[in-house]
Amino acid sequence: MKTQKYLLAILLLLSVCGPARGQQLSLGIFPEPQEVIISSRTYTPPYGYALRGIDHPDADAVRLLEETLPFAKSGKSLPLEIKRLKDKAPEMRRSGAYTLTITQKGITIGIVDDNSLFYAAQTLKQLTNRDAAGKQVLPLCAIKDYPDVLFRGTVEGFYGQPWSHADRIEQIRFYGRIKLNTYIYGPKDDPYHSSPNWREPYPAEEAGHIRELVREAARNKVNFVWAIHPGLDIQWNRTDSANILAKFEKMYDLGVRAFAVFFDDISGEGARPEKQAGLLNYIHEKFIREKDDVQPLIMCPTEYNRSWAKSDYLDLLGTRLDPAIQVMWTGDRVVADITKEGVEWVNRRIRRPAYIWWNFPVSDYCQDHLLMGPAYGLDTRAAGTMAGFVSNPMEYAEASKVALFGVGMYTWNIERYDPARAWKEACDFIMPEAPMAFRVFCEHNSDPGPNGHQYRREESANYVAPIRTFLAGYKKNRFPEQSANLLGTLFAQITASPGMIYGQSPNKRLIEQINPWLIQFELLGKAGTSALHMAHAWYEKDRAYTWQRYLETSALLDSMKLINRALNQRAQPKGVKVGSSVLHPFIMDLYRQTSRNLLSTDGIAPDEVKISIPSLFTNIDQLRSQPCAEGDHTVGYVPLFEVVKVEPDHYLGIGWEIQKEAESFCFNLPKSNRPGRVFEWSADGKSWRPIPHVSTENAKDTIRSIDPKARYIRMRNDSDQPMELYVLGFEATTKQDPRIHEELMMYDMNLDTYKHLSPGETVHVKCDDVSTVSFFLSGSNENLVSITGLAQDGEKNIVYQGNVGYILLTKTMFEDFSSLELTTIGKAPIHIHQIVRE
Ligand code: 14T
Repeated sequence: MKTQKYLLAILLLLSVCGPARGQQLSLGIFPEPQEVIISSRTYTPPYGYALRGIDHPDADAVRLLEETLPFAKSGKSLPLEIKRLKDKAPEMRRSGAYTLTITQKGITIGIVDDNSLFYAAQTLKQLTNRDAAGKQVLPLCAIKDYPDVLFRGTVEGFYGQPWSHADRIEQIRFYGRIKLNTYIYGPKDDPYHSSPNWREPYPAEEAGHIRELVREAARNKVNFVWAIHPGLDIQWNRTDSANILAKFEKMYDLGVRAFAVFFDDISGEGARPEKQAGLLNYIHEKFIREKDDVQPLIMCPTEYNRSWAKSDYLDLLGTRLDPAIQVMWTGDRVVADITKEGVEWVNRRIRRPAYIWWNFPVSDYCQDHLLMGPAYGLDTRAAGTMAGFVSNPMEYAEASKVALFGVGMYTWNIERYDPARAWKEACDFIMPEAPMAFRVFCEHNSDPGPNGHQYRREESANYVAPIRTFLAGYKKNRFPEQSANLLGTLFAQITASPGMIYGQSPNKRLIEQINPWLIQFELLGKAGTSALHMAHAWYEKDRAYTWQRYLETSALLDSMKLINRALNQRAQPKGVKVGSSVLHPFIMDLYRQTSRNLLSTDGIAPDEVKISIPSLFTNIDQLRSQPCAEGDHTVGYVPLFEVVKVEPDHYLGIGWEIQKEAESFCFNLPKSNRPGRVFEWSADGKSWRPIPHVSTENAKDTIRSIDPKARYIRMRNDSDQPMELYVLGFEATTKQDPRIHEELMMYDMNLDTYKHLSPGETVHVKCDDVSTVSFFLSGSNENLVSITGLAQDGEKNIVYQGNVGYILLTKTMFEDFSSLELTTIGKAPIHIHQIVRE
């Protein structure tokens, strides 16, 4: 208290900045301390420090202090005093709470336990700087700090490739630096965590790894919690109760001092709450309480989120489970934001503060995406409502650090949590060598895309408005300068950022994990740049140059498709998506708009040009806003976990490219299987015929013999009553057969399909009934073509000879002829994308 007063006095003299509360100013301490008074003046200690105070201070913390401060070898020194906190306030009795005071007379650290000293040392390390001469420089300050949530960290609880041993070691070190204190081990695909081997002890190598993890966790003040997932095949008998205790005993021998039992994602016998409660209480009595050095038992219930909690399951657990047992909870849904009301709701049911299992940034349900945006949707009023908060991360440990950093900031200081600020700081913290490039990458890799959990994240938010402005202008044949410049700069940054990350970051493991997305990201940048050039060329009324840029954009988009098809193929869904929420759709929009522009001639407005692309086809409002799930060879609906009302004569359908045929069609429409449901196909979207042999008995089915002429399929309500159904699947798989349709490709109003023209081969175009003929051709630069006019009387004349590309012939050039003959000059084939006769 005396020091504090003294400190305040000097701080007042020394142009003080603080307290930090209410300011946006970052102190560079992560997480942000609860109370800080800090001077803007710095202090260079004239002598080294010497430890004073308590006996046997934590060795790991002392090592950190020694790395941070000059220590006196002999002679004069400044005191570095460590003392036990006497503060009676409950938050200052919490594990990890500490005070830290730096004055010119010395440093004082007040602690509750070893964790406190470790955290004070971390804070001190983040506060110190070095001057030009390499000497440590300290700010004069007084800090009082404690965590809002007692257990903070991660649960490795996802499906898919578990983290590697090296990944886990590095995670634990990272947690120590940002004051996270919990790592729950529960990878769904570890057979010794779940079925079939949960009863068996780990083989020697894995056991050795766990022993090492426990040791590394202790060094970083992280609780290593080992979880078991026995519910898929557990027998409610003595043998299996004993099996669990025996396994826990084995884990205890490896050094584990915290345990969890997960009953998630099971059904049937294992899901019975009274049996679960009985077993857990038994473990609590016979194991946890027997050992005096084990943390409270944690359990994950079967009804672990509000949308599934329809029975008295939770109340039963609430009343039966020993009050010392912690109960996990994912929020209002499986993947959901966390609200104070939501937590209070479950707390009343389970009769204790919930232990939050936040399903972010886990990506096992959207494996073609990375979730590297801000950790937001966490209630800043929720302090005091939860016993613990752990995040379920991505299978990419390094890439998950961005979100986990946010979780660290939130759980320590809930009220002051600012997701956007934490995200920026995370990028600096994780990739200090190329923070801006990394930020650009993360900013456009944050949304999971349409998914069954209906969980979406903001992505590219700063560019939504400029894109809207640009597209609106472009559609009116303008070129909005300001937004174009902004987007041009963005795409240049995107193109450059993977190179900066490869070149600057020493974090090879991170690069390895995100590499497919880095490759894709560079292509996205190039495609965006090319698309803007294309749009500008159109604005300048230069059709030939627009076509050239169109082809370039097209090639880049094709490369993106290729990457999507080649990399990350063991994933579900397969592929590699970047900027999928705003930027990629923007490029596609520009691309398709420009295709309409190019295909429109004097007679038709671009918007009326119907280009043939995969699309949803429905008159149900609820489904109109749904995205179309478009694969390389599929088109369909994204599953929707809500009731869809289909009025009489309303329909839901899909359509696809004119050059493709349906190989098969499959649907999964629960509750639609009743009379009045009809499936129909159409070639033009106007006249419809029933698809034969689909019974109304099945809610799901696959139909293989679709008429080759079909370009649309729909399900229609042919009854006079509304139908209420679920749309879990509605998809056609298509195939392309260029041999059959090649001739068609020249007139299909689709610039992406073409006919090959081999050297020597010719194509004839009738021209006596039109005033212009334009050709959209591609080939290599050396490719030349010639167009010869043919008259009725056999007369021939060359009308055009020159490069491939966009060629426009007007009436005066061919008025003497009834048809034109296109042929190549040279040895390479060319592509005829479209011939437009007007
Ligand atoms: F235990 C739970 F809290 C939990 O979230 N369990 C799983 C989890 O391991 C997984 O990573 C997460 C995200 O996909 O969701 C839970 O798993 C599910 C949830 C579903 F709704 C698996 C299938 C589902 F249909």
